[in-house]
Amino acid sequence: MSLIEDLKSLKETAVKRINATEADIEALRVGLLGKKGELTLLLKGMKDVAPEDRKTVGEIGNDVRQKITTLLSEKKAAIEEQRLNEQLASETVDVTMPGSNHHVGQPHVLQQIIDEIEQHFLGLGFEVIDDIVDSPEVETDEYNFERENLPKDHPARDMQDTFYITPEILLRTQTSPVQSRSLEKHDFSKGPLKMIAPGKVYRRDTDDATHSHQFHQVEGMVVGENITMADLKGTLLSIMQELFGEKHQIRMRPSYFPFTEPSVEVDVSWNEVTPDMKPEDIQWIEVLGAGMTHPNVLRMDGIDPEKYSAFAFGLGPDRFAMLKYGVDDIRQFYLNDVRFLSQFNRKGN
Ligand code: FA5
Repeated sequence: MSLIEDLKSLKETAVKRINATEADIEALRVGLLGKKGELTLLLKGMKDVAPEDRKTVGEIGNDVRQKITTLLSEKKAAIEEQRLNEQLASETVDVTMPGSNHHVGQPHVLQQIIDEIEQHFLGLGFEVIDDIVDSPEVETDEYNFERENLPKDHPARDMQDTFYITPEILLRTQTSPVQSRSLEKHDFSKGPLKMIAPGKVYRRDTDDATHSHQFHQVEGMVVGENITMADLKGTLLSIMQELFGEKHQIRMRPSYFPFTEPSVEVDVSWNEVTPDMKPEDIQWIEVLGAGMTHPNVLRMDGIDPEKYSAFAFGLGPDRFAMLKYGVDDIRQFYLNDVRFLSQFNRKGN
């Protein structure tokens, strides 16, 4: 009977085609079993089969459908498994490969030094004042100079060549105005004033290896009863040792500031000092000015100099950074060359 032959031959060719296919299982299924598929078309011939043979032919038809359906789903599963294996193989992570480094940013080296200074003074119980209300960079002549015992015609104003915005408003030349701003707000019933004020300052200095027209200072002030020069010396030595260790020598020399009496300046040796070095071989760089606060300054801030005494200092973190890292030109800090700046990475990334 030719329908049986045709069904058997369809089964054979279907098996071959399904085994041979690599991808298009769905198209094969439609082509074989769909409404207009080859098996469906063949089975339309059932109407011409003699009634006594229909059962046999029907069973064979069902067998062919069953076989094709099973083969198709096995093949589909095999193809999916193969695809999954290929994907897994291509996405394998070799955990022994060296990792790739991502560039991590970091604070500017000057900010790192300022952070170190802040941490040291926080440990000594100082308050840090660095907001623009209590420590503004655009200052008045009154706070920058007059309240610091530098009246308008004082010759010492020449020590700090100034960028004026108007005759009364200027870019602060020092962080010292924060002294008066803090004293005004301080409540002595709660104890002495102990503050530091880090920030930017501006001077019409000609830029060279150790001077910049814009640089940083950290002001410090302690006001209370019985504050002495020994307290000042101890405080300055502690921050110097924190930053420079024992390697660099430190010296204090008498100096002059209108707002302190007596006044000192502190120099740090450029090089490591060894016992066999002659004094004239040691090179010094000045890093800070300091002194016992002048009674006039206290009086102008409403503090009774008979009851309270004070010391103050203004240190230069730019010069600290030069010494600490052996940078011989301050202008390097302001060129923003990432190759230079990325050397100073406190986290060691
Ligand atoms: C002052 O500015 C005083 N206000 C410091 C002070 C405060 C004294 C409180 C007494 C009491 P002087 O001009 O020396 O002082 O500057 C202080 C420090 O700032 C210097 O030691 C130096 O480290 C730094 N400095 C000054 N000028 C420059 C500059 N052009 N570039 C970089 N650093 C500078």
